[in-house]
Amino acid sequence: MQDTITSVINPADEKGQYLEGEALNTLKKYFDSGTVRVKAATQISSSAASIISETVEKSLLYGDITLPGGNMYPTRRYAACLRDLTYFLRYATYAMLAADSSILDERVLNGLKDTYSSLGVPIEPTIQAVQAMKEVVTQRVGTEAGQEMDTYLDHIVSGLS
Ligand code: CYC
Repeated sequence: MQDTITSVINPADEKGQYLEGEALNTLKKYFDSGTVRVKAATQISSSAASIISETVEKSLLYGDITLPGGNMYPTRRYAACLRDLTYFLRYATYAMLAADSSILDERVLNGLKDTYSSLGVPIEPTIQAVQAMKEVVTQRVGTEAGQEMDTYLDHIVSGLS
């Protein structure tokens, strides 16, 4: 996993140079937004269960997907879907804190599309659920932190597309 600090310091170290200009600016922006990021992570972790249930209600609950023949039926698959959404939320929150998406590539997206395809987990409804999660999260954390979370939830969408 990388974060903004290592992604700025590592290349400078390779060249044996101090940080300057653009690199210091990137770090300054990251530190300036630190309080917003930590506050959002606190809000998300304290309401994660309700974020997930509202997300499912908005995107998946009232379609055929939860009925016999749908991929969220029976309860075992329904539970697997909720669990996957909690993974997405938790890892997007880590990425938002680090301001770096590499943790999503390494721990969530690596091989996920193939796994979904071999199990018949439909991609389109999964993406709709992540889109709904963006709205629900923004309602909880506000516009500024919501935009940050959008970046990483969008990264999940791109990784599944
Ligand atoms: C299954 N989701 C799986 C599986 C994996 C993941 C590996 C197969 C093994 C299992 O059932 O546990 C995903 N595992 C992960 C991820 C990580 C991991 C992301 C990283 C931390 O370790 N079905 C739908 C919905 C969608 C859904 C649209 C929810 C958004 O229709 C999800 N995922 C879903 C379902 C299964 C699944 C239903 C079970 C499929 C089956 O066994 O038939």
